[in-house]
Amino acid sequence: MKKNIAFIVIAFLLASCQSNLNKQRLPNIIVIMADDLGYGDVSAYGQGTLQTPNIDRIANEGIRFTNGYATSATCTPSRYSLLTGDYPWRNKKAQVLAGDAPLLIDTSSVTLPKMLQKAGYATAVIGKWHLGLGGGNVNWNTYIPQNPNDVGFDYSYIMAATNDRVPNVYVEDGYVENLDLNDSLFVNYRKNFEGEPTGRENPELLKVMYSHGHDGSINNGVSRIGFQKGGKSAQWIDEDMADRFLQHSQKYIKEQKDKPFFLYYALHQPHVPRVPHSRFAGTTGMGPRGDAIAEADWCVGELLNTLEAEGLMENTLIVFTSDNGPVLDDGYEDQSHELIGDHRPGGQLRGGKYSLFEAGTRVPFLCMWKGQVKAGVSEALISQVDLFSSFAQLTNQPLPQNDSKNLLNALTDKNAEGRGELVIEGLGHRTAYRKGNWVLIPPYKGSKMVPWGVKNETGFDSEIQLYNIQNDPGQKENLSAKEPGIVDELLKEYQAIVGEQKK
Ligand code: NG6
Ligand code: CA
Repeated sequence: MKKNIAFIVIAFLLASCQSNLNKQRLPNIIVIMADDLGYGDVSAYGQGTLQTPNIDRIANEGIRFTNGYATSATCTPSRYSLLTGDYPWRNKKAQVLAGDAPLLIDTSSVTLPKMLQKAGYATAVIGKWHLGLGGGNVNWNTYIPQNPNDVGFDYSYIMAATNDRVPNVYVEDGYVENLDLNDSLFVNYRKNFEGEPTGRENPELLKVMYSHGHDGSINNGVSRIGFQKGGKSAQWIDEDMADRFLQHSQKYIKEQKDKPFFLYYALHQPHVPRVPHSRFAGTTGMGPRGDAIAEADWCVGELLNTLEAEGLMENTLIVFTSDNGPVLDDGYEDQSHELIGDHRPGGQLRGGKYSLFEAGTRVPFLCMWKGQVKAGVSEALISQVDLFSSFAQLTNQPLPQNDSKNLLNALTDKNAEGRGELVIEGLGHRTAYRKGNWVLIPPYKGSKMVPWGVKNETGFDSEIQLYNIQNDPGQKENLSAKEPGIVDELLKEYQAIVGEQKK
């Protein structure tokens, strides 16, 4: 009897040791999300001429996905999917948001970071947010309720929207950083504040000239979308932004000793305005867009160095990706077209940011986990929406009931299968369907080019489009007339997922 009890006690102790071990073994997770970085912008993809040696390190030591997608060809909807596990077109409001838009994610919903909190993780977002703040009519001079901390982040250090939208301030845990309360900050997206200079009226104050839009309030010699007044001590300096986000990320990593952590490191490059630090300006010969990518690449390298110095490399899974495809002139005269040379930001893919063609959503997608993930190239079909379920599997949490698929196997094994089909989104919640190597784009009314002056194709056509992207990665030949059976089959499946399609 005594022997039995001793045995049970030992077994119990062993079991609890084991579960502690399991807990200890949960890896840190870092998602590095670039902003408007194209499939061909990462040199590991071998499609362009720009060099990104540090991002390449993730590719070369981990898995490089050749069929990795953002859910949408613009930022807000993509990021919404990453954090909610839902396709963005399910939520009408998931469209590019103004800088004073209310929080898009329902605070009662289960999100990726909330799920990881349940699994015992410390969670942080550092960088670009663009998912709204507050409940409408934000008062920027006091605590802003409904911020990232309400949807699962223990710590947040963000810009509210984009670097081309007001307010041009950092928000830390719901408070505008460095705000002088004697100089209150006001934001308006409809009209200017009396006496405040704008890009349109005061171009002599600009160091970067706008090309379309972006003629509102001026900060740091750059005019933006929207109007702001006051809060001068809190206004950012674009040249310092990369260092800010990097230093906060490094500090965060160093401070996490007790728990595994999830860091969503949301780089602001190479989104416009492209104003890199002087250390990078002029280094690529490709103008500010190339230099901003060089700066982002350096940041990634520094982050990896920090993980190494802290001895965390073996215990950290890193995903590197981009929120949507590339664009050259996105509203500022920064010589992006003139200096592009032979570089192809979207590689051989057609379209770019805003596009239903492949370069809109097919993005660099890399996963590295030293000692756990064998290096290689994977053709598995995978979307950022799948990170939610995959990380749930990784951290022993129940799989969510949403659009996310558990692709942990694909993330960690270059030979594992990905998802069978995927819905991708272009402008205005218009969607297309990929299954295997087929891409079906339903007929859509609307301009073939992005209507406000960006030189990217929308992918819209009054004819239905069908492409075989294995044989025809540049989507040059519409096979819909030749393959009516495939069109019918794909259309049925697509409609079963998205319901009544948009026109
Ligand atoms: C567009 C802006 C563009 C960019 C984009 C959002 C104009 C003319 N263009 O409306 O510059 O800010 O919105 O980019 O205003 S995203 O990457 O955040 O989706
Ligand atoms: Ca973007």
